Amino acid sequence: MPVNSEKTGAAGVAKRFSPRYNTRHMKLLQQIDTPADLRRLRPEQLPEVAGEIRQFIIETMSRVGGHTGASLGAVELAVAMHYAFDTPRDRLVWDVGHQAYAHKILTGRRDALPTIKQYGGISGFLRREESEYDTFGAGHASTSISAALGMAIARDQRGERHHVCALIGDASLPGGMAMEAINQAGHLKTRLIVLLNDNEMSIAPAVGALTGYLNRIREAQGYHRLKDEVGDTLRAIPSVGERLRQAAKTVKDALAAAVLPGALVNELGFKYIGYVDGHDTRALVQALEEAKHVTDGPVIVHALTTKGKGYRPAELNRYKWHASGPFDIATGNAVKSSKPAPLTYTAVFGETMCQLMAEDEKIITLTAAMPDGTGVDKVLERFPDRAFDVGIAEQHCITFSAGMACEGLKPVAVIYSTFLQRAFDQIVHDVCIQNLDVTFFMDRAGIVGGDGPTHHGLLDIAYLRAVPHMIVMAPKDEGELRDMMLTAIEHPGPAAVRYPRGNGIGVATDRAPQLLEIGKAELLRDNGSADVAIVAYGSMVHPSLKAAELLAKDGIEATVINARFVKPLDAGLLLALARTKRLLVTVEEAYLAGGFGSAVMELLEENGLLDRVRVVRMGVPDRLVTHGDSKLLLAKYGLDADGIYTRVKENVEVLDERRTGASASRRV
Ligand SMILES: Cc1ncc(C[n+]2csc(CCOP(=O)(O)OP(=O)(O)O)c2C)c(N)n1
Repeated sequence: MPVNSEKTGAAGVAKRFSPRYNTRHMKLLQQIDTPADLRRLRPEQLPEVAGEIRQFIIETMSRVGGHTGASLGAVELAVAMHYAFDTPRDRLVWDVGHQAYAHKILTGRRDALPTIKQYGGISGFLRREESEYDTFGAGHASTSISAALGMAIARDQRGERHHVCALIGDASLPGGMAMEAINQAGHLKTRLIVLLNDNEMSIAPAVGALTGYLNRIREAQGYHRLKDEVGDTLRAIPSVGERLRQAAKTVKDALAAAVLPGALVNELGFKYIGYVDGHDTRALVQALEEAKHVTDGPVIVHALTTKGKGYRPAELNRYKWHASGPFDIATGNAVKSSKPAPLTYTAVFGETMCQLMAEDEKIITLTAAMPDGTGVDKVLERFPDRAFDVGIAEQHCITFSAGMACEGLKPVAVIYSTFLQRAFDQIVHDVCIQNLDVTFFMDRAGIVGGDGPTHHGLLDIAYLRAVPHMIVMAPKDEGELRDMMLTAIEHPGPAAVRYPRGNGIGVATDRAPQLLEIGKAELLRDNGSADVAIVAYGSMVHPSLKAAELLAKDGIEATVINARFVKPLDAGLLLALARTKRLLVTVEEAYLAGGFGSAVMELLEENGLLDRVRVVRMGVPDRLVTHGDSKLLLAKYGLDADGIYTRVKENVEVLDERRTGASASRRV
């Protein structure tokens, strides 16, 4: 295990939690502790195992929430893979991992499922440290074929014979890296099995030309059935029947070539097995067995599945049910908290974006497969010609935007902080070096909760702040988000705004957005006599204000600044603080390395002020942050009002001790 990560292993987790839902009444499932137990069953028992797993997932998700629809759609795939392959000797590599709950259940984590995504519980995705069956960690899309190909090559180099199978969804397949891997796999001709989980869905409906191709294969299923029926009918016509059938065959073959399943795949150097009903364990096992016998190169097994399979509400609304919170099983209705909550940042963003686009027809909005998660669904609805869902293609999204910016449009890319990591070179090479007017909005910045280390948006400050021309800002609340949206879009070069997951703090959002002065901080609390300054931005501004109130009760006055901009810094203000205060505390919900606090230290160093003032940087240290409730995780790193209060107080005490120590020694 890496030194700096937190333990979230499955070992012992099941014991610590006592799930109310269990599998005791599930005859087969309770006997399966490892895939070897599954493989001892007869093939005709597999549908029953799948049924029990499905029921267990529905019951558990109804209580704890999770990737319900995605995982229900992949139950039979998991059962068939662990049945057909000798896992863990044969390697299964899951893409994203959000659909792998059945895999978790079959690989020793059944009783821990109710702990999924909770602090101390099992991960919602795949983690090597959690299980030997999780051969490759995941969370982001389109990685499985590359990783599996690497494992296949390692196998070949060691002279071993086991199988390597990557499972990938139809929306992740067009992701750039998956395409790059297919390109190389077809060329290397090593043994590799790719199981395509084709449910016609990303989170939203899948988009793109490759999706169109897969749809044509689905449609061809109907066509080929028709073709055989027509052939039989023609042949049945007395005397001329056979000749008619032969004549029609040429035409039919030409037609068939246009829609022939796997034609494109074959061209790329893969064998194609399909299409298989992805909910028929017998057909799946048979197809995988067939794939195991392909020895001269890679093979794709094309399984057609239904997202949410087996749970009516999820099948009826596959988009909404990709992931869900707790729900009532009978109705599918969400179990909501009774307290009315403020609008989410995402909702405010979507609404504001529509307003801004109505006023400026040059604005174009883009999402990379996350329309509802980013609020861009509203924009797509309202401005279908000026909004694009590019699919799981963050890199393309940014360079596509850069192209538009070259022609005078104002593209706005709305991507979760964690997924924008994919497009770092595009930000540098295609946008910032050319100083193009592309605006970046990063939802889910900071700690995101249950989705854990692969999804926390903690690196954006470090990776964006380092790039010349880039401007970086973060709002303290949803009202300021609106101002920053206008400011960033109006700025004639690259600008990025990051904001957190979840609800705002409830401030009014009906005032027209205001332009903010770039690089100007906001003084929020100052009584003139304070010798402590807390400088925060984004989600840490309000906790800092609260901390200042607590400190005041202890007789410690603190000036509180909303930095607003991580880049450029309000150098005038920060240097003045450094010259007049004895303690300067920076607070941010981001990694400390390369963060805002580092930027402030650099500024003070450049101005010879590091010795003048004590600087304390608060943020996330150099370790992986596990999954769990966001509030709890933030508190763990001292990133709440109490934590800020405590840290400031401790440091004031140290300074006081030094001062009294120094004066005592002077007296002596
Ligand atoms: C790089 C990246 N971008 C976006 C996401 C968010 N995301 C998670 S699952 C998903 C849809 C994946 O669709 P597909 O691979 O077809 O699997 P399905 O959920 O349909 O089973 C998306 C877009 C991600 N995980 N990684």
